Amino acid sequence: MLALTRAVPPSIPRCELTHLDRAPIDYDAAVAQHVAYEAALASLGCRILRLPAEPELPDSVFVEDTAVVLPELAVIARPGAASRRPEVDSVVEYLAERRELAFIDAPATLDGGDVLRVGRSIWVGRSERTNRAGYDQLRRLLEPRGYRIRTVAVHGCLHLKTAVTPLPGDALLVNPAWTDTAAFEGHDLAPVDPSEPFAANVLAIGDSILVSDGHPATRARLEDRGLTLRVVDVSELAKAEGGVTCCTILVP
Ligand code: CIR
Repeated sequence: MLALTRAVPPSIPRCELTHLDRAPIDYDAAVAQHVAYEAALASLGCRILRLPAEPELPDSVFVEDTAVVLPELAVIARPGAASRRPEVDSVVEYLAERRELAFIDAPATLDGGDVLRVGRSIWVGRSERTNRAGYDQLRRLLEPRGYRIRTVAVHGCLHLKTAVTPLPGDALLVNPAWTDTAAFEGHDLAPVDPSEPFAANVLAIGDSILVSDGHPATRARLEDRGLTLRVVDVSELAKAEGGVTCCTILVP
């Protein structure tokens, strides 16, 4: 498994914020957390490939939003925040050599953080970043390739994957307050502890999951399910509304 990442830019204090108030971000601490995050990915068997740094693009560390990479195709996103659109250029350059590419075109918008995949099932969040046209374009690209794709409501948080992410196996870790759980019928739903609304963003890699150290009650629930956790501190990146999925694109 290849994990694409990108360095934390010094401009990160000017990041987009939607649901959080701006809080000072300690750049050096954010860099150290990001290095530890990459080390955790490597310890779970990923080969890290750093995309070229984009010092002037404040959200460029959150590479997840720039593309949806599938085994047979990479769909280049069109981020909902205009400030983030230049982030895709270097991702296109890198992926062009490795995948057939398809593009989300204006007026559609789509953030990778709104696209949740379990095997050949895909859910696309209707969020402030991903519009109906973004969903329609993705559906037209993926249905003919054998994916089952549907849209799901997101409310109160930035992206679908802020509200729900896959666990190893068939289960999904979910904050039921931020999405419509009926859309995931037939899946084993593991709710976060209600005191930890941001805990649903975890990154499954093989049989392990990478989790933020900020959510002890939900971690205990995951351990009770027999899951192997790798805990990282991403508290500085969380001030920019990022979590553990956003800082990488896993290339299967
Ligand atoms: C933004 O608002 O776009 C960034 N500050 C945070 C992006 C986080 N990405 C993600 O959850 N996939």
